[in-house]
Amino acid sequence: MEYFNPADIAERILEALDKERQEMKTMNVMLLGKTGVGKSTLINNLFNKRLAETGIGRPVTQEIRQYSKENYPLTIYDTPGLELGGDNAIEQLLKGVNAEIRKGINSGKMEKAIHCILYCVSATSHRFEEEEKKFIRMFLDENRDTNIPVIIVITQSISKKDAKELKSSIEAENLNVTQIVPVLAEDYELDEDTVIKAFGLDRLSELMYEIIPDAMKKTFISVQKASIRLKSGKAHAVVAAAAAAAGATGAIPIPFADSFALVPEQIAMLASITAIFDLSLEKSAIAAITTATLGTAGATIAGKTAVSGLLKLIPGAGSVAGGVISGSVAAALTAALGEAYIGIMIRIAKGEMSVKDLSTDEGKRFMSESFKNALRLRRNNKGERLDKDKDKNGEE
Ligand SMILES: Nc1nc2c(ncn2[C@@H]2O[C@H](COP(=O)(O)OP(=O)(O)O)[C@@H](O)[C@H]2O)c(=O)[nH]1
Ligand SMILES: [Mg+2]
Repeated sequence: MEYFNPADIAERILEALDKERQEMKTMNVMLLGKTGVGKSTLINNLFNKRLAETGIGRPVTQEIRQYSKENYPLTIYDTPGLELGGDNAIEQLLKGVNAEIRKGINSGKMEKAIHCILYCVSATSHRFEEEEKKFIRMFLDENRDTNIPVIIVITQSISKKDAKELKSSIEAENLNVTQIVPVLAEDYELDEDTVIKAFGLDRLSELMYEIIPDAMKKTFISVQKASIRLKSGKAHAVVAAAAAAAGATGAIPIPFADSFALVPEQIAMLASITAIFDLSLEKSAIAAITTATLGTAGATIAGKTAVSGLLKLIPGAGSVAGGVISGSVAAALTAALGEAYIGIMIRIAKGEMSVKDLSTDEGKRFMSESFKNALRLRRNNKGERLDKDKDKNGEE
C-alpha cells in the first residue's frame, strides 16, 4: 500500500506552479495622464503586486518609466511627470509616448507590445480642459492604426456626480476610445465619520480582460486583483476540465493510494488554481491544504482508510469494493478537491483568511469541512453539480 504524503504533493504542486508562471507571457500596460490624477494609486489597487511602490522604475525616455519585477509577467509604463504645458511641450511628450508604442509594435513580438492603455483623467478637475482635449485627440489620432485599446479612466471619483458630468463631457467629444470608466481606487476619507467606498475597479478589470489580446488573458487574470469573479470563473473552468478528464478515464484520484494514475492531473489542477490567484504560498501552506482536505492529521495517512470515509459522503458512490471506483466518483472527488481549494483561495484573496490561518486548527477544520461539503453535492460523471445552488464557496 502506498501513502499519501502532503509534503511530496506540495512539492510537486510548487514545481507545476513554477512551470505555469514561467510560461505566462508578460503583459504590458501603459498609463497616461497628468501628475497627481491617481495613476499610481490606480495601478497599485488594480494589480496584485505593488509594482509602482518598489522603486522609481527604470527611465525609458524623459517622460516614461518602466516598472517591472523579476520573474513577474507584468510591466507598467508610467508617465509620472506628465504635465500638459504649452503646444510645444504637448507635442514633445506625444512624440516620446508614440515612439515607445511604435517601438513595441515594430519589434514584432507580442511580449514587447503595449496591450492596453489607461488614460487617466481626474474627476476632481470637473471639466475636460482644453489642453487635455488637445493632448488626447492628438494621441488617439496617432494611435488609430495601432489598434491598441485605450480606456479613459475617470480617477478620484469621490463625487459620483462630478464623475458623471466629466464622463458626459468626454463622451461629447466622440473620441475613439473603448470606454470611459469612473473609479475610486481607494476608500476616501471625507471627514472623521464619512468614508467614501472605493468602487469601479472590478468593472475596469473585467473590461480590460475583454479587450486585451487573447494571448494575454491568462496572465491578466492572474496579475489583476480587482475582480475575484474573473479569477474564480477561470478557476472553475480548470476544475471542470480536470473533473471531466477524471470522469472519462475513470482513473483513481489521489486518496486512492493504490494507483497514482490521476495524480499528475490533480497536481496540475491545483497548480493552475494557485497561479490564477497569484498567492505566494509556501510549501507548508500547500501541504496544510492538501492534508486538511484529503488527509487527516499526521504527516502520512493510509490511502484506503481515509478514502472509505470520504466515499461515504459522495451520493451514490458505494464502497471501495475491490478497490474499483467509477468514473463519476473520480470526477466527484476531483471536482470537490478543486472547489474546496478555490473556496480557500477566494477567502485569502478577499482578506477573510490569511495564509497563516491554514496551519491553525480552525483553518484545518474549515478546509476539511469545505471539502466534505463539496463531496456531498450530487454530480454527474463530469463532476458537474446537479443542483443550482452555487454559493457554497463564498463567491458573489
Ligand atoms: N483616497 C483616494 N486617494 C487617491 C485616489 N487616487 C489618488 N489619490 C490620492 O491622490 C494623490 C495622487 O495620487 P497618485 O496615485 O500619486 O497620482 P499620480 O501622480 O497620477 O501617480 C495621492 O495622495 C493619492 O493618495 C483614490 O482613488 N482614493
Ligand atoms: Mg505616480
